Amino acid sequence: MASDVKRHMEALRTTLNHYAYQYYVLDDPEVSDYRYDELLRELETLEAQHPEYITPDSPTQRVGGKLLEGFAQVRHEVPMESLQDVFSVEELFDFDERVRAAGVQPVYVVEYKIDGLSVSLEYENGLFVRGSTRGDGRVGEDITANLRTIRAVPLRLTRSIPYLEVRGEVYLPEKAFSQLNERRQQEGQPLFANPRNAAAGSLRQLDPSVTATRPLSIFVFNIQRMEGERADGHAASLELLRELGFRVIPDYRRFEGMQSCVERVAQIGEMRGKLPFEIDGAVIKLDDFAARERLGSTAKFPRWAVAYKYPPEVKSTRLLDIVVNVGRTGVLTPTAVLEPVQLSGSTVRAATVHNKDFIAQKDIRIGDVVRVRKAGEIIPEIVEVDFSKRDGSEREFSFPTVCPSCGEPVLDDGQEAAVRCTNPDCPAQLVRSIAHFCSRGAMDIEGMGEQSSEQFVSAGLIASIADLYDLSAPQIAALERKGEKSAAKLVAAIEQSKGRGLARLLYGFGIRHIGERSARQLAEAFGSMDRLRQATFEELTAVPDVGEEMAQSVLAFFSHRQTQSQLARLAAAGVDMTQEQTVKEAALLGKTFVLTGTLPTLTREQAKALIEQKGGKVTGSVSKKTSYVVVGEDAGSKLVRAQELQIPLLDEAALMNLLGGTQK
Ligand code: 0OX
Repeated sequence: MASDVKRHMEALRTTLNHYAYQYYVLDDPEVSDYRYDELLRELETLEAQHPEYITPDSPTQRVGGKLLEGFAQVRHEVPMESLQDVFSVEELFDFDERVRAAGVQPVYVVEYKIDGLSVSLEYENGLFVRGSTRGDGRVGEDITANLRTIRAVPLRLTRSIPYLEVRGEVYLPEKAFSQLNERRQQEGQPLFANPRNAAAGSLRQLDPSVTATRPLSIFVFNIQRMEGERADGHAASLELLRELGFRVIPDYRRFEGMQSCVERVAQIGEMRGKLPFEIDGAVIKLDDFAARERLGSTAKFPRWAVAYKYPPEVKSTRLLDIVVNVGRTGVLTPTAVLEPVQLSGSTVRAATVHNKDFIAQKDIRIGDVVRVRKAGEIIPEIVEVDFSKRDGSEREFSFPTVCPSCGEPVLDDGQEAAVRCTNPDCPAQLVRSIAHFCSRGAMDIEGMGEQSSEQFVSAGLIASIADLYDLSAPQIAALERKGEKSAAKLVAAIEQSKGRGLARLLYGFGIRHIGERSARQLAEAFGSMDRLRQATFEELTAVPDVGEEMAQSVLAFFSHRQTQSQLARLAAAGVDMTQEQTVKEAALLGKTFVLTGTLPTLTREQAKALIEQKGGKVTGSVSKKTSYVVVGEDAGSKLVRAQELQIPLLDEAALMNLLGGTQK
């Protein structure tokens, strides 16, 4: 009977959702993955036979197969405010004083400040109907399909209440973050600098199935709006949220005085790095909602809460060695090898020591005890040497005078800090050049990251970029870890790359000073490799954004004999060397932008790319000529300067508007 099937499907859904809740919200699995998958498959089969019984809270509805065209805007009825940052205990007591001055006898809640991306989740009659990014706090982007893929986001609440909007932080657990970066490194893709960027990048995917591959999770910490129930304080509302099935921010504590809060903040500081998620501070909030109302908000922040930001963690460890690698442009880059040390949640084994001058200025010697910290970059840096630990056994580091890869003498002109290998046949440069040529922004040949390039170069299959196009599937399959399937895939990817066009080809060559943008400008200005090759210095510098140094570099590139034979071979292989010279979408042509602060969803690179796609230019400093300043969270002096010069300001939403839509 049909109603039996319907009831059985309902039971399956309930059971599966319960198991998923145990696993993803409580971190306490009740059954094996195998059992879960078995039941899921049963439900899938029944849903295929009876699509009329599929409900929106079915676990099968988490991965929407449809590609999104863009993100629609969502207005936040209750603004998603940001927190005022404080950096000292003194400022915490100042905050406490302001609270008391307003006549409030405070009870505070102290909780972690999760380093992720703030989102809003909306429920109607207990069903998840919409999720959005914070955006500028008033208008965000609709990312419902992507949020549905997060297993810890309940699709149905434990009881049906008429309306509920909650706020939480989507994050990537520490382990998943390092695994994701490891994989990206192997694939030659750019690394995420922190879990926050990784979460943002994962949520701003137009293809929800990509989001589904990232093991994102969420902690919920605020009721934005609610109809049908009430809570009078923060701690009580967190308990209510827990009852409703949310994964609530863990380990929050209630205190009556600021002194206890300060102790808790210090305690959390100690725990930082040992938690399975990254935090970038602690939040201190008034518990009582009536008291919150009394304090109200400024234009930007609530007056009833602050975020204490911890200084970057600094650890001491021993410097075991300094190794020198050769980059794509031949620059010798020294890296410090460290005795492994836990720092901001990950094991650190290496640190940048930048260049020869840095090592000399800081008087860094092998065997020294050094202090390291993460400064928002992926690789930590050495802050200073702990001279008190010197015992004379340390060894001064002499920068190599020959290339560590090819053994040819290096060029150290004493002018710039960089020391380079100028041998065009240097294998280390070759490996990196090939990987760069195959990278996403260039010819986009998947599966040809640095590891594979290295493998091909050392197997003698590739000695120049053009050799890529002579590779055959059997040659590739004969290599270790390759196999026939991946060989066929690679051959297909190489074939596909032939049609990428002149701009990406030029960028892929890695000509000194020619980045993605200038490569595109050149390609569009000249239209073909042949015309570009014949261009004079004057013609080159006439192209927007192409300066004298770049022009010299392009001329030098074409003057090499290897370049000529390389180009002839690429042309013979059928690589497209032309570019349409159409006037591109130039809505922003002639407009100059400056980016400052952290945008809610876009990374700097994404914002820059979007602006440039429309012909705009992004520069680093604000001047009278700046058309717009795009302002994100924690904007600094550039914002002040923009206000002085009365340059129009844009937040991310306004920028997206200007760009005319919300495409990626
Ligand atoms: C976090 C976090 C962020 C609620 C009202 C103002 C800020 N990143 O973990 N925001 C808030 O609070 C909102 N709490 C948090 N724990």
